[in-house]
Amino acid sequence: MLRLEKFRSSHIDEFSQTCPRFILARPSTALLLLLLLLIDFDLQREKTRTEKGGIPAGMKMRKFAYCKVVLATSLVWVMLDMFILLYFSECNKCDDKKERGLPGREEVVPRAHEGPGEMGKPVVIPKEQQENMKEMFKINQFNLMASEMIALNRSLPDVRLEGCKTKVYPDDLPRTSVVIVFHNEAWTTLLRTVHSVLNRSPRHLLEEVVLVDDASERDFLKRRLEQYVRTLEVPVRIVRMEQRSGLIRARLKGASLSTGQVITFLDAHCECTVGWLEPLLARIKQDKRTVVCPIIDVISDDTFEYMAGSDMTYGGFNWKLNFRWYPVPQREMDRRKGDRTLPVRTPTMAGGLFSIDRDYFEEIGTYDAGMDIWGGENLEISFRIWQCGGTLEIVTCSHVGHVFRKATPYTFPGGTGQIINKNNRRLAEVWMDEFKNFFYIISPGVTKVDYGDVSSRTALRQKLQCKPFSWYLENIYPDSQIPRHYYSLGEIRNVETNQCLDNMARKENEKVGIFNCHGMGGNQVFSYTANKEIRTDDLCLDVSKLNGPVMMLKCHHLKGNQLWEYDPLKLTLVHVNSNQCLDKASEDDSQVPSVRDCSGSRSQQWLLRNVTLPEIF
Ligand SMILES: [Mn+2]
Repeated sequence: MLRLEKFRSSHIDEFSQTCPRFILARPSTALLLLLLLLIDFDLQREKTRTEKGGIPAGMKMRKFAYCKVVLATSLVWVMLDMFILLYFSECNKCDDKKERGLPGREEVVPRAHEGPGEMGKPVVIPKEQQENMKEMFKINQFNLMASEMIALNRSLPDVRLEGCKTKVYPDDLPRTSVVIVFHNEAWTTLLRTVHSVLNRSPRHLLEEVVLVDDASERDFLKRRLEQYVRTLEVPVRIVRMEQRSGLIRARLKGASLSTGQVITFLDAHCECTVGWLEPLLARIKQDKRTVVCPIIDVISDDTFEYMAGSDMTYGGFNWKLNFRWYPVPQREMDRRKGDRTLPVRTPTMAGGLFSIDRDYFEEIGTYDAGMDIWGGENLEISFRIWQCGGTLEIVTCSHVGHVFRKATPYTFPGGTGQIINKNNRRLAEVWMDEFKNFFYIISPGVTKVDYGDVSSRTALRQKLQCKPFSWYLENIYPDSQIPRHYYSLGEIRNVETNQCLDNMARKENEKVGIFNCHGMGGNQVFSYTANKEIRTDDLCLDVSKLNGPVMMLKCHHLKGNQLWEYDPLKLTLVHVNSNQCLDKASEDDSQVPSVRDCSGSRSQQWLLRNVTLPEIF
């Protein structure tokens, strides 16, 4: 029975513990009633006996007593059967119970069944309140008014793949501490994160919640928060940083003060859904060198609507070392034999949400404490995990929602750009070997940023005998935006006009430009790769009809319209599919190159030159 209960608790989530008690109540009442009846019958009999003047029990009476015993025993058996039957059949009813929330918490967390945002529905703000709503939006860069209308323990849809809902996990999973760093977070989003952890994690798997306050200035996050968390049934500790320290150092502090075998990091504006924790812990139990992320669902910053994230995207990065989502490639689908419920090996993590074994976290060198505030740390730990013998996965059966914002509400001491550039330089210098050049030449000016001392991190890389970045690109991220092999990395210069191809900082699905060469890298950096693509960052030159235009599309690695043949003698760039040549700007638009029938003219000749890096050190 104990096993059964544990098994179920991992599936019917938080309220299953109340379930057996709930069922037990009725059969035991019935049994009690039966007993009372029997006693009552006995008393009645005694009464008649005395009324009749104490006639000694005859043959008839003994026969009756015998019948009574038989009757009672069979009734007991019937009740036992019923109890077992009920135990198995009634548990569906616990789901109704779930909707109402745990008894006793209702005072703390008011909850209406049909309230705003229930089941992850969007919250609509009435017209007359929209002015106020816009004002409140600025405080946290999300719709704070909507957030305040939603119950702290709102219900959410079960967005998992069908195959995930029936998976069974071992009983003895490692316990986790959940570490949440916050800085001036809204009350409602922070506590909705905490309640979703408490409500949707099996109690025996949750060691504690550690809230790390990175020097917030808001009053309600002080004593009021401390008083509130004291009422919760799981230990919730609040740790305060003495001064603004940034995500990385705050997480390190939270991790060092926590005690669970697994550390789960969450952002301060998340919502965990049913069954989120077990699949994460199960992977770590199988192999403690596996670091796991849930699928990050989207909580709208405008309406707080809950939208399922895709299991068909995984983490990558572009030349500027920005984290980006890209489609899961076919090779990874094939490795899993098409089973989308199996974890996806991901080259990088988004950073906000993941679980890691405590010993392994220590072993691979936690975080780079030389990084400031925020940015770059997610790629740093991703590269480190892969290059130093670990595995990084997205566990597609685990879903956690996160409020994605369009702008950051935080202040960065010293300026956002400077900090991220510094962090990225540390990342590039320690882990990327010669491939750091992609980052440096596309981000002019970055080489002037001081990145401090990285000697302890390079020593760590030595000690752990981590593999080179080329190995990572070859084996873990072959569809990387950074080409492993290439003919050139630099400018592409037209022989006749002396102008260079230029992405003009345009976006995907726009035309590539052409402009006077400036020799500074940045927007004029293109790579002619071994796969014969012409790429600038994660975009490839693409032509889909005769005579142009030349577009910049996401590289698809399938050749097709993105295949170019460079002739180093004729200096021509032939678009293979159309058999036309890349030409200077057309008459009608002086800033856009064209494709024309190959004519051998100087306007169709191009020089592919490697840009020399500016002085780095
Ligand atoms: Mn966040």
